[in-house]
Parts: sequence; C-alpha cells; structure tokens
Amino acid sequence: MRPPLSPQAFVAQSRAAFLAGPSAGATASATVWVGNVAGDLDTIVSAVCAAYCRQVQGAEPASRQHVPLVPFPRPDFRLRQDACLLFRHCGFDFDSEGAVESLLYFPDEAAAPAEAWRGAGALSVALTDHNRLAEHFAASLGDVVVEVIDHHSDERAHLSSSGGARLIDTSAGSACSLVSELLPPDPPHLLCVLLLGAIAADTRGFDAAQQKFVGRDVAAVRRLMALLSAADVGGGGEAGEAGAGEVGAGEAGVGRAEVEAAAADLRGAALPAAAAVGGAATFGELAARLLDARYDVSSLDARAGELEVGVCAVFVPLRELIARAGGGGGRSGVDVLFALSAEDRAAGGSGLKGVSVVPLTPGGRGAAAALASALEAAPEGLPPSLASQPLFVKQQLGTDGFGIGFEDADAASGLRVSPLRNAVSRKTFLPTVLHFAEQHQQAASGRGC
Ligand SMILES: [Mn+2]
Repeated sequence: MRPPLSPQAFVAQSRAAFLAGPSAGATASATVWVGNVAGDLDTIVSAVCAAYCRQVQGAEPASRQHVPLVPFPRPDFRLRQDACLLFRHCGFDFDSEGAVESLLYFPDEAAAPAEAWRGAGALSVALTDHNRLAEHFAASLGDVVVEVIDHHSDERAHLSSSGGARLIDTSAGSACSLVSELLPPDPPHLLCVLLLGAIAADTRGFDAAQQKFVGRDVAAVRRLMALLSAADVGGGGEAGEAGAGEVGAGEAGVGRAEVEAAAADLRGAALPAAAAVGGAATFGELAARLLDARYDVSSLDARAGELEVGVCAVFVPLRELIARAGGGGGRSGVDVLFALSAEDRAAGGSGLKGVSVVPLTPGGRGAAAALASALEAAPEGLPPSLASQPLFVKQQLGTDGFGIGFEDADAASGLRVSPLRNAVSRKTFLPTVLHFAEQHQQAASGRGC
C-alpha cells in the first residue's frame, strides 16, 4: 500500500497548485481553508488538517484543490512560538523569518492568485475556528463559503452557500477536536500529532481546574492517541478503533463525571513517541510545552523598521519577565517590551488587566515614550484598517480606546505601568503597537533626512 500523503507534501502541493492559477493544470477549482483573524494555533492547525482531510476524501481529488491559508503575514508566524514548536516537531521546513516555508499566507501571498481563481469563477472558501468570514477576507476571497467547522457561537452567516456543511459545536474546547472527526482511515501520523498538539494547548491538557474540554475533545484525543500508539507497536490495525467513541461526543447518558475521569486518565497517559513534542512524556506535558512556548517572551517580538517590539501576555512576575526578555544587558534583540498582565483572582487579586512598558535598549527609550503616548491617546490615531476589524469592534477600541494611562514605576529601568481595559487582548494590542511603532519609525527617519 502507498504511504499516505504527508502533511508537508500536501501543504507544498496545495500551495504550488494555488499559485499556478486555474488555467495551469488539471485542477478545475480551489477551496481555500481559513481560520480566524487572530490566527492562533487552533486556527492554523484546523485549516491545514481540514483541508488535508477534504483533499484525500474528494471523489475526484485532482479536480478540486483544497488550500489551507494562514490568516496573517508570513513575518508574524514566529510570534506564535507554540505553532513554531509544533510544526518544527512535525518536520516542516522554516524560512529565514522563522515561518513555515511551504504554507500560504494571506493576504500577502494568497490575495493575487485568489483574484485569478475568483475571476475564473473557481474559488470557494471554507471556514475553521470561526463562522463568519471577516470583511477584508471576503473582499479578496469572495463569500462563497461552502463549509464551516467551528466551536464559536454560530453567527448564522453564509447559510445559503454553506448549506448543510456546518459542523459547529460551541461546547468543544478546540476546533481541532471537530476536525479530527474528518480523519481518513489511515491518517499520516504527523497529521494526528498536529491535531493532538492543538487540542492539548486549547484544552490545557485536560487540566481539571480549568474545565476547557467536553466529551468530544476527550473522544478526539483518545482516538488520536490510539492511532499514534498503533504506530509505536508496529502498525497494528485495531488500536485505531480501540478508544474511539468510548467517551461520546456529547452523547446523552455520558455524564460529566465520566468525561472528567476519562480526561484525567488521558492527561497522565504516556504520549506515543511521535507526539513527544519538546520531549513531552504525557498529554498534560504536551500542553505545558506548547503553552510555555506560546508565552515565551524571548521570541514574541515583531519588527517595525529597525525597531523590535515585544508584546506578551505575562504569567510570571514582571521582574522575571524583564530578566527573561534580556533586560539589563541580555540579548533578546527587543528594543521595547510590552507586557500584558492580570491580577490573579485565585490569589485574591482583582482580575483587572494591566500593561507595562519597558525599554530594553538605549534606542528603545524614545520609542517606548512615543508608543506609550500613542496608546494613551487612542482611539485617536487608531487607523480605520485596524478599528474596523471584528475583534477591534468587539473590544470597542475605536470608541473607547485602551483605557491606558501610564505611571512611572521604576526610574532606573524606565518601567512604566498602567491599567488596561479588561476587554483588550494581545490580539488587538500587538497590531496596534506595531502600527504606532511603524509611524514612530517613519517620523524618526523623516527627521533624519
Ligand atoms: Mn479555537
């Protein structure tokens, strides 16, 4: 039997076919798979794996190309260090910017070929990890949405075009749990590892204290682990079925206690060798490795011209954070570090959010001050291209701003702290900071001329 198409080969092949355009080959039409604009691990993996499943299940695989899109620019991939860790583990090649080489990034790489496919009337869209196509995506990709796989509340968009092809379960901890239900009978192991990793991160490794899972997630993990374990013992056929369905997908009669007991077993269960991401030995450790990477401040930086800006969600004391980020002579390359934090409710705190800013290089001092002022002034200065994005609208940033007013906290380091409106997240904060950083860079270079 031919080995199954590897995820890497699929991604490279779909990219090449999409870039070649509708007239170049036997491919008659294309369906692009895209997750939500925030672009987290669940979004990326669900799009890649769902596209893979539909491609290999197609009756005429050659006539329709399924193409996963990454919904952000290529240089931003390295901001998702959990995704970097998981895709690297799965053998994907990375480019010099720290992004998976063979993926297709929207809009910078995919918008132009999308126009050609759309012009030929041969482009459709499938959504994962959200269920309403963002306006600026629809402007480029069109609004023929033929399938939806999601775990957010159903906005009931695209009903006429998606028809019955809607798999939405708002209780699921991860969209990838739903995607795993589409797996072909003999899936490549690395496809299972991608899904398992995304589910582990989203469900916090079935941490009982966090309750971010339901029976459907447990069933998905059980099945993925069984498929991978079969590989460990030399490919026995029956293991793939062994665990499937034991904890039903929200079946009546499966109580929460039963789901939690099964989840606790899986949390501590030995990981199949193929899934030992970062040396993790159990499902719980897999989640911990990926979440550690997600919050790894050393890589959560982004460039605006010559200026490196870091923004991270912080779950460590600020002093430790600054040390880890390279303050005091370290070498992270970050000029200005922003840290978003929240007072720990469990420890008696208010749960209110805060933001800190600290320059980490001499050149970062002026930039930190300029960025702090710009953030304080928002919504003034917030461009419509950001303010109109769904998450910005949801967080009311265009009208209410960030609720920021900085105060000096430590004169020696230049550390300043401020409250932050609780609605604000890193997903809106980072692009805003990058926008202001670019403006600051332009103003600075203008002065230099
Ligand atoms: Mn999700």
